[in-house]
Amino acid sequence: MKKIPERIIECLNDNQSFLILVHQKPDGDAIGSAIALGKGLKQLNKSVDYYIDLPIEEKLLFLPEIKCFNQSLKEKYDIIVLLDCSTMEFAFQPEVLPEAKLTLVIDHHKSNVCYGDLNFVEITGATAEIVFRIIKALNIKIDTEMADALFTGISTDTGSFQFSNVTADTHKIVSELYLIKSNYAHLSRLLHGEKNYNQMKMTGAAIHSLEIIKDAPIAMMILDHQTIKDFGGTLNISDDVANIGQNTSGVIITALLKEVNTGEYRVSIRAKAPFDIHEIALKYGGGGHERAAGFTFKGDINLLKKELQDIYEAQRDTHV
Ligand SMILES: [Mn+2]
Repeated sequence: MKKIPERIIECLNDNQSFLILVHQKPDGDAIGSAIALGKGLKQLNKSVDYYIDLPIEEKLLFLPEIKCFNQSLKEKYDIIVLLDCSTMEFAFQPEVLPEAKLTLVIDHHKSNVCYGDLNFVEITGATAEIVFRIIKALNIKIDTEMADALFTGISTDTGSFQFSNVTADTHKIVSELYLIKSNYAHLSRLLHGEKNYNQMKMTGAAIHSLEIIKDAPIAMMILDHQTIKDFGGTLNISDDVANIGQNTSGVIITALLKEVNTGEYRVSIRAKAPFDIHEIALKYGGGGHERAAGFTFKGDINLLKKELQDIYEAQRDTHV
Protein backbone atom coordinates (compact mmCIF):
# COMPACT_ATOMS: atom_id res chain seq x y z
CA MET A 1 0.00 0.00 0.00
CA LYS A 2 1.47 3.32 -1.09
CA LYS A 3 1.26 6.09 1.45
CA ILE A 4 -1.38 8.67 0.55
CA PRO A 5 0.66 11.69 -0.63
CA GLU A 6 0.79 14.61 1.77
CA ARG A 7 -0.50 17.04 -0.87
CA ILE A 8 -3.74 15.03 -1.19
CA ILE A 9 -4.25 15.12 2.58
CA GLU A 10 -3.46 18.84 2.64
CA CYS A 11 -5.86 19.50 -0.21
CA LEU A 12 -8.68 17.86 1.76
CA ASN A 13 -7.68 19.36 5.12
CA ASP A 14 -6.99 22.91 3.99
CA ASN A 15 -10.12 23.51 1.90
CA GLN A 16 -13.69 24.09 2.95
CA SER A 17 -16.18 23.33 0.18
CA PHE A 18 -16.27 20.16 -1.90
CA LEU A 19 -18.31 18.86 -4.80
CA ILE A 20 -18.13 15.10 -5.29
CA LEU A 21 -18.65 13.61 -8.76
CA VAL A 22 -18.41 10.00 -9.90
CA HIS A 23 -18.76 8.15 -13.21
CA GLN A 24 -22.05 7.93 -15.11
CA LYS A 25 -24.36 5.04 -14.23
CA PRO A 26 -22.74 4.80 -10.82
CA ASP A 27 -22.10 1.39 -9.29
CA GLY A 28 -21.57 0.33 -5.69
CA ASP A 29 -17.96 1.48 -5.66
CA ALA A 30 -18.76 4.93 -7.05
CA ILE A 31 -21.66 5.50 -4.66
CA GLY A 32 -19.96 3.90 -1.64
CA SER A 33 -16.76 5.87 -2.17
CA ALA A 34 -18.65 9.15 -2.60
CA ILE A 35 -20.70 8.66 0.54
CA ALA A 36 -17.79 7.52 2.73
CA LEU A 37 -15.62 10.43 1.65
CA GLY A 38 -18.51 12.90 1.85
CA LYS A 39 -19.51 11.83 5.35
CA GLY A 40 -15.88 11.88 6.40
CA LEU A 41 -15.35 15.43 5.16
CA LYS A 42 -18.57 16.52 6.87
CA GLN A 43 -17.11 15.22 10.14
CA LEU A 44 -14.30 17.73 9.59
CA ASN A 45 -17.00 20.42 9.27
CA LYS A 46 -16.51 20.80 5.53
CA SER A 47 -19.38 21.59 3.24
CA VAL A 48 -20.00 18.71 0.81
CA ASP A 49 -22.33 18.46 -2.18
CA TYR A 50 -22.82 15.45 -4.41
CA TYR A 51 -23.81 15.46 -8.04
CA ILE A 52 -24.67 11.89 -9.04
CA ASP A 53 -26.30 10.30 -12.08
CA LEU A 54 -29.73 9.00 -11.03
CA PRO A 55 -31.51 6.65 -10.72
CA ILE A 56 -29.39 4.44 -8.51
CA GLU A 57 -29.84 0.67 -8.37
CA GLU A 58 -32.41 -0.38 -5.82
CA LYS A 59 -30.00 -2.41 -3.71
CA LEU A 60 -27.88 0.68 -2.99
CA LEU A 61 -30.73 2.90 -1.86
CA PHE A 62 -30.30 1.94 1.80
CA LEU A 63 -27.04 3.90 1.93
CA PRO A 64 -27.03 7.18 3.87
CA GLU A 65 -26.52 10.55 2.18
CA ILE A 66 -28.47 9.61 -0.96
CA LYS A 67 -31.13 12.11 0.10
CA CYS A 68 -28.42 14.80 -0.15
CA PHE A 69 -27.58 13.97 -3.78
CA ASN A 70 -28.09 16.70 -6.37
CA GLN A 71 -29.35 19.36 -4.00
CA SER A 72 -28.80 22.88 -5.24
CA LEU A 73 -25.22 23.32 -6.24
CA LYS A 74 -23.00 26.27 -5.45
CA GLU A 75 -21.49 28.29 -8.27
CA LYS A 76 -18.10 27.85 -6.79
CA TYR A 77 -16.30 25.20 -4.78
CA ASP A 78 -12.84 24.97 -3.41
CA ILE A 79 -12.39 21.44 -4.68
CA ILE A 80 -14.18 19.18 -7.16
CA VAL A 81 -13.42 15.56 -6.29
CA LEU A 82 -13.84 12.91 -9.00
CA LEU A 83 -14.05 9.36 -7.71
CA ASP A 84 -13.86 6.03 -9.55
CA CYS A 85 -13.88 7.78 -12.91
CA SER A 86 -11.12 7.18 -15.46
CA THR A 87 -11.69 10.17 -17.77
CA MET A 88 -13.52 13.48 -17.55
CA GLU A 89 -15.84 12.25 -20.35
CA PHE A 90 -17.10 9.44 -18.11
CA ALA A 91 -17.83 11.83 -15.27
CA PHE A 92 -21.43 12.69 -14.64
CA GLN A 93 -21.32 16.43 -14.34
CA PRO A 94 -23.69 19.39 -14.39
CA GLU A 95 -24.13 21.09 -17.74
CA VAL A 96 -22.19 24.02 -16.38
CA LEU A 97 -19.48 22.67 -14.14
CA PRO A 98 -19.13 24.91 -11.07
CA GLU A 99 -15.87 26.75 -10.70
CA ALA A 100 -13.25 25.23 -8.46
CA LYS A 101 -9.76 26.09 -7.39
CA LEU A 102 -8.71 22.57 -8.09
CA THR A 103 -9.93 19.18 -9.30
CA LEU A 104 -8.84 16.11 -7.37
CA VAL A 105 -9.03 12.69 -9.04
CA ILE A 106 -9.04 9.54 -6.89
CA ASP A 107 -9.33 6.30 -8.81
CA HIS A 108 -8.27 2.69 -9.24
CA HIS A 109 -8.75 2.24 -13.01
CA LYS A 110 -5.73 1.26 -15.05
CA SER A 111 -7.14 3.38 -17.88
CA ASN A 112 -7.22 6.57 -15.78
CA VAL A 113 -5.57 9.38 -17.72
CA CYS A 114 -4.80 11.53 -14.64
CA TYR A 115 -6.92 14.43 -15.85
CA GLY A 116 -7.16 16.23 -12.50
CA ASP A 117 -5.01 19.03 -11.13
CA LEU A 118 -4.16 16.53 -8.42
CA ASN A 119 -4.40 12.80 -9.04
CA PHE A 120 -4.14 9.73 -6.88
CA VAL A 121 -4.49 6.65 -9.03
CA GLU A 122 -3.49 3.23 -7.80
CA ILE A 123 -4.64 -0.13 -9.10
CA THR A 124 -6.57 -1.55 -6.17
CA GLY A 125 -9.66 -3.71 -5.86
CA ALA A 126 -11.92 -0.70 -5.48
CA THR A 127 -11.76 3.07 -5.23
CA ALA A 128 -13.34 2.55 -1.80
CA GLU A 129 -10.05 0.97 -0.64
CA ILE A 130 -8.24 4.21 -1.46
CA VAL A 131 -10.99 6.29 0.15
CA PHE A 132 -10.63 4.18 3.31
CA ARG A 133 -6.90 4.95 3.42
CA ILE A 134 -7.52 8.66 2.85
CA ILE A 135 -10.10 8.76 5.63
CA LYS A 136 -7.63 7.06 7.97
CA ALA A 137 -4.87 9.47 6.97
CA LEU A 138 -7.21 12.37 7.78
CA ASN A 139 -7.79 10.83 11.25
CA ILE A 140 -11.51 10.68 10.65
CA LYS A 141 -13.48 8.23 12.76
CA ILE A 142 -15.31 5.75 10.54
CA ASP A 143 -18.89 5.26 11.76
CA THR A 144 -21.03 2.25 10.90
CA GLU A 145 -22.72 4.04 7.98
CA MET A 146 -19.35 4.88 6.46
CA ALA A 147 -18.23 1.29 7.07
CA ASP A 148 -21.30 0.07 5.17
CA ALA A 149 -20.54 2.46 2.30
CA LEU A 150 -16.90 1.33 2.10
CA PHE A 151 -17.83 -2.34 2.37
CA THR A 152 -20.38 -1.84 -0.42
CA GLY A 153 -17.72 -0.32 -2.67
CA ILE A 154 -15.12 -2.98 -2.02
CA SER A 155 -17.49 -5.92 -2.02
CA THR A 156 -19.24 -4.96 -5.26
CA ASP A 157 -16.06 -4.16 -7.22
CA THR A 158 -14.39 -7.39 -6.13
CA GLY A 159 -17.41 -9.62 -6.81
CA SER A 160 -17.72 -10.38 -3.12
CA PHE A 161 -13.94 -10.87 -2.80
CA GLN A 162 -13.76 -13.43 -5.58
CA PHE A 163 -12.11 -11.46 -8.40
CA SER A 164 -8.41 -11.37 -9.22
CA ASN A 165 -8.24 -7.72 -8.10
CA VAL A 166 -8.46 -8.81 -4.45
CA THR A 167 -5.21 -8.42 -2.53
CA ALA A 168 -3.95 -8.75 1.01
CA ASP A 169 -4.59 -5.00 1.31
CA THR A 170 -8.23 -5.52 0.37
CA HIS A 171 -8.60 -7.99 3.22
CA LYS A 172 -6.59 -5.84 5.63
CA ILE A 173 -8.94 -2.93 4.98
CA VAL A 174 -12.05 -5.09 5.24
CA SER A 175 -10.78 -6.63 8.48
CA GLU A 176 -10.66 -3.09 9.89
CA LEU A 177 -14.24 -2.56 8.75
CA TYR A 178 -15.20 -5.62 10.81
CA LEU A 179 -13.81 -3.88 13.89
CA ILE A 180 -16.30 -1.07 13.28
CA LYS A 181 -19.28 -3.31 12.55
CA SER A 182 -19.06 -6.98 13.37
CA ASN A 183 -21.34 -8.46 10.76
CA TYR A 184 -21.79 -7.83 7.03
CA ALA A 185 -23.79 -10.96 6.22
CA HIS A 186 -27.03 -9.08 5.68
CA LEU A 187 -25.32 -6.47 3.50
CA SER A 188 -23.50 -9.14 1.46
CA ARG A 189 -26.75 -10.93 0.78
CA LEU A 190 -28.41 -7.70 -0.24
CA LEU A 191 -25.55 -6.80 -2.57
CA HIS A 192 -24.88 -10.20 -4.10
CA GLY A 193 -27.70 -12.61 -3.48
CA GLU A 194 -31.01 -10.87 -3.44
CA LYS A 195 -32.68 -9.83 -6.68
CA ASN A 196 -36.10 -8.37 -7.33
CA TYR A 197 -38.48 -10.25 -9.60
CA ASN A 198 -37.44 -8.35 -12.73
CA GLN A 199 -33.76 -8.87 -12.00
CA MET A 200 -34.37 -12.61 -11.59
CA LYS A 201 -36.21 -12.74 -14.92
CA MET A 202 -33.49 -10.68 -16.61
CA THR A 203 -30.83 -13.03 -15.23
CA GLY A 204 -32.83 -15.97 -16.51
CA ALA A 205 -33.06 -14.43 -19.97
CA ALA A 206 -29.31 -13.83 -20.01
CA ILE A 207 -28.63 -17.46 -19.07
CA HIS A 208 -31.08 -18.60 -21.72
CA SER A 209 -29.14 -16.65 -24.35
CA LEU A 210 -25.75 -18.07 -23.30
CA GLU A 211 -23.71 -19.22 -26.25
CA ILE A 212 -20.14 -20.53 -26.38
CA ILE A 213 -18.31 -19.36 -29.47
CA LYS A 214 -17.22 -22.26 -31.61
CA ASP A 215 -13.54 -23.20 -31.19
CA ALA A 216 -12.89 -20.67 -28.41
CA PRO A 217 -13.61 -20.56 -24.66
CA ILE A 218 -15.65 -17.40 -25.06
CA ALA A 219 -19.16 -17.00 -23.71
CA MET A 220 -21.61 -14.52 -25.12
CA MET A 221 -24.96 -13.52 -23.68
CA ILE A 222 -27.37 -11.09 -25.25
CA LEU A 223 -30.23 -9.24 -23.64
CA ASP A 224 -32.27 -7.80 -26.48
CA HIS A 225 -34.07 -4.49 -26.30
CA GLN A 226 -37.50 -6.03 -25.76
CA THR A 227 -36.32 -8.23 -22.89
CA ILE A 228 -34.68 -5.25 -21.19
CA LYS A 229 -37.90 -3.28 -21.61
CA ASP A 230 -40.08 -6.14 -20.34
CA PHE A 231 -38.08 -6.49 -17.14
CA GLY A 232 -37.72 -2.91 -16.08
CA GLY A 233 -34.77 -1.48 -18.01
CA THR A 234 -30.99 -1.69 -17.75
CA LEU A 235 -31.11 -0.76 -14.08
CA ASN A 236 -32.45 -4.25 -13.45
CA ILE A 237 -29.51 -6.01 -15.06
CA SER A 238 -27.45 -6.80 -12.02
CA ASP A 239 -23.66 -6.60 -12.17
CA ASP A 240 -23.22 -10.29 -11.61
CA VAL A 241 -25.00 -11.33 -14.82
CA ALA A 242 -21.76 -11.10 -16.80
CA ASN A 243 -20.12 -13.37 -14.25
CA ILE A 244 -22.58 -16.14 -15.06
CA GLY A 245 -20.83 -16.58 -18.40
CA GLN A 246 -17.48 -16.65 -16.60
CA ASN A 247 -18.74 -19.33 -14.26
CA THR A 248 -19.46 -21.66 -17.16
CA SER A 249 -16.82 -24.40 -17.05
CA GLY A 250 -13.87 -23.71 -19.31
CA VAL A 251 -14.86 -20.16 -20.25
CA ILE A 252 -12.02 -17.59 -20.30
CA ILE A 253 -13.74 -14.50 -21.70
CA THR A 254 -17.39 -13.45 -21.40
CA ALA A 255 -19.24 -10.70 -23.20
CA LEU A 256 -22.67 -9.63 -22.03
CA LEU A 257 -24.42 -7.52 -24.65
CA LYS A 258 -27.24 -5.30 -23.50
CA GLU A 259 -29.21 -3.84 -26.38
CA VAL A 260 -29.89 -0.40 -24.94
CA ASN A 261 -31.28 0.90 -28.24
CA THR A 262 -32.09 -1.11 -31.32
CA GLY A 263 -28.75 -2.26 -32.72
CA GLU A 264 -26.76 -0.48 -30.02
CA TYR A 265 -25.18 -2.64 -27.34
CA ARG A 266 -23.64 -1.81 -24.01
CA VAL A 267 -21.03 -4.54 -23.65
CA SER A 268 -19.73 -5.81 -20.32
CA ILE A 269 -16.70 -7.96 -20.72
CA ARG A 270 -14.91 -10.23 -18.27
CA ALA A 271 -11.71 -12.22 -18.53
CA LYS A 272 -9.86 -14.71 -16.39
CA ALA A 273 -6.25 -13.95 -15.45
CA PRO A 274 -3.84 -13.59 -17.17
CA PHE A 275 -6.04 -12.50 -20.08
CA ASP A 276 -6.45 -8.74 -20.44
CA ILE A 277 -9.43 -7.32 -22.28
CA HIS A 278 -9.25 -3.65 -21.39
CA GLU A 279 -7.72 -2.70 -24.77
CA ILE A 280 -10.83 -3.62 -26.71
CA ALA A 281 -12.87 -1.41 -24.36
CA LEU A 282 -10.51 1.50 -24.99
CA LYS A 283 -10.68 0.88 -28.74
CA TYR A 284 -14.46 1.37 -28.63
CA GLY A 285 -14.26 4.44 -26.42
CA GLY A 286 -15.00 2.62 -23.17
CA GLY A 287 -12.78 1.77 -20.25
CA GLY A 288 -12.22 -0.42 -17.28
CA HIS A 289 -9.79 -2.91 -15.89
CA GLU A 290 -7.74 -5.82 -17.21
CA ARG A 291 -10.38 -8.39 -16.31
CA ALA A 292 -13.57 -6.32 -16.33
CA ALA A 293 -14.34 -3.57 -18.80
CA GLY A 294 -17.20 -2.04 -20.73
CA PHE A 295 -17.94 -0.19 -23.95
CA THR A 296 -20.68 0.59 -26.45
CA PHE A 297 -20.85 -1.42 -29.67
CA LYS A 298 -22.92 -0.84 -32.77
CA GLY A 299 -22.72 -3.15 -35.73
CA ASP A 300 -22.40 -6.79 -36.63
CA ILE A 301 -22.14 -8.99 -33.55
CA ASN A 302 -20.23 -11.56 -35.56
CA LEU A 303 -17.43 -9.03 -35.96
CA LEU A 304 -17.30 -8.60 -32.20
CA LYS A 305 -17.16 -12.36 -31.75
CA LYS A 306 -14.28 -12.51 -34.21
CA GLU A 307 -12.45 -9.75 -32.38
CA LEU A 308 -12.83 -11.52 -29.05
CA GLN A 309 -11.59 -14.69 -30.62
CA ASP A 310 -8.54 -12.85 -31.99
CA ILE A 311 -7.80 -11.38 -28.56
CA TYR A 312 -8.03 -14.81 -27.02
CA GLU A 313 -5.79 -16.38 -29.62
CA ALA A 314 -3.17 -13.62 -29.51
CA GLN A 315 -2.93 -13.74 -25.73
CA ARG A 316 -3.13 -17.51 -25.50
CA ASP A 317 0.02 -17.67 -27.56
CA THR A 318 1.88 -15.25 -25.30
CA HIS A 319 0.65 -16.86 -22.11
CA VAL A 320 1.39 -20.44 -23.04
MN1 LIG B 1 -14.56 1.02 -9.06
